[in-house]
Amino acid sequence: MVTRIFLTMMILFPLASQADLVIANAWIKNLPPTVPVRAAYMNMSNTGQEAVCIVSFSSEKFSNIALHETVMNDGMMHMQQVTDLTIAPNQQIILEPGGMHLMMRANEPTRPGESVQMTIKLSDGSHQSLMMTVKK
Ligand SMILES: [Cu+2]
Repeated sequence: MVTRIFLTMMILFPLASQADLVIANAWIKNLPPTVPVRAAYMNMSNTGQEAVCIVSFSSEKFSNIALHETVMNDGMMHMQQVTDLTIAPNQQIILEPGGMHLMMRANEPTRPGESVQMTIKLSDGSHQSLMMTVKK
């Protein structure tokens, strides 16, 4: 009986595709409660043999989560949304201050030291959960 339940779980929640996307060093830059948005940074690696495509990011604490890149236009820094988030096999994408980042609307204030859960939805229908630390 236990074996049957386990096998059913394996079919409903395939593990292979989730393991291919490895997230490290995920953190959120804290800002005062008066600021409505936060930026999040992390390293995303595809350790698998096939491309991984991220469909969306979600979190109870944040809404309107979008991936932004920072570009220079006529000597001015601009942010623009990245809509295609496909990570090739063996490719690493680094989100860091001054570069790519997640832009998120804060549903409630953040505080340094706090851990926030985020869910990543992939194009194969699987979900991956990660924890982000709020830093000063
Ligand atoms: Cu931004």
